[in-house]
Amino acid sequence: MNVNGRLAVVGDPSQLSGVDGEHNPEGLLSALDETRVHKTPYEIACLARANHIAMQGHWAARKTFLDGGSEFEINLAYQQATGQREAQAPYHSIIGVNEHAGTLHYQYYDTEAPARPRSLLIDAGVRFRGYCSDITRTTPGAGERRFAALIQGLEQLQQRLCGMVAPGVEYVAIHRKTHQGIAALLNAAGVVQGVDDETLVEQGVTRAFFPHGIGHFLGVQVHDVSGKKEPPPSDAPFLRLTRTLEAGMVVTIEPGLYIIPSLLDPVLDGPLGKNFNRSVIDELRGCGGIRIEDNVVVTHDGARNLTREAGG
Ligand SMILES: [Mn+2]
Repeated sequence: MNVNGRLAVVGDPSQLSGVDGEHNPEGLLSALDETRVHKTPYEIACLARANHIAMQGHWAARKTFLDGGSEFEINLAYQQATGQREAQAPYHSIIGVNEHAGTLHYQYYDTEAPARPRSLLIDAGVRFRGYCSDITRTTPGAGERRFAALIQGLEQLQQRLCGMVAPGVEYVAIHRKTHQGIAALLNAAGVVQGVDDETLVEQGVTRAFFPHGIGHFLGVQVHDVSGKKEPPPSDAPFLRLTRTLEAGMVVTIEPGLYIIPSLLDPVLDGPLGKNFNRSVIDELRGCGGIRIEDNVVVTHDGARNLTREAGG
């Protein structure tokens, strides 16, 4: 780029030694990134199509799980239904059965199904003309009534959070609302007793169950650029998006609730430990965790949920 006699070169720094001009000047890079933040109608149509195709895969995956398939077979079913090979996918699908559902970036596929399939968490998308979908669904195994009720509770929370998406809304506020919702859910499900929701959030208990951010920008990259003009606040250190929502932005809304021993055990051993129902936790341990993730467009007066429009 040569502007007013100044030459900027954008590229892989390792390839640029000896090349004239300013290499990857920060101001130019962030200005270029900013052009990707508000999606055009064409880009939104591509993202909608990526959601539609991915949902075909999610249904096939769910059916394969309920039919007793292994993680490997669930992956094959997803690829078959989406007509997309692994190398074209925006990211490696996370397919966790039973306690594997509690491993946040689980990347192994068991070739054998467990004797008792209790849960499936699948986080998988597709790429359409370069644009990504990023969708997560959790399915209870047959007879898992307590886990199924917890999924239903998280789904209701997720839909309320999607309902908050609108121009002028601080994305961080949606993240904070998630923690309140997780606290209420832990109480309603009998995981905790005798501690109010506010204390569960203040004492970091909800962070043990929901340790990641509520979501991120989505576009040609799964975690699209320019989400953090401001660094994340101290109560949400992993949040990838800290901006005020504006029409044309596309975000994910992905609350989760997991049993992660390394995070939960210190809480159970701590001052609030006596307030936890160990038998409920032990029952849920074998189900791993829950995440429900939709892709949502900010419109001029609210939002469009591309994943639910695709039947998800
Ligand atoms: Mn995501």
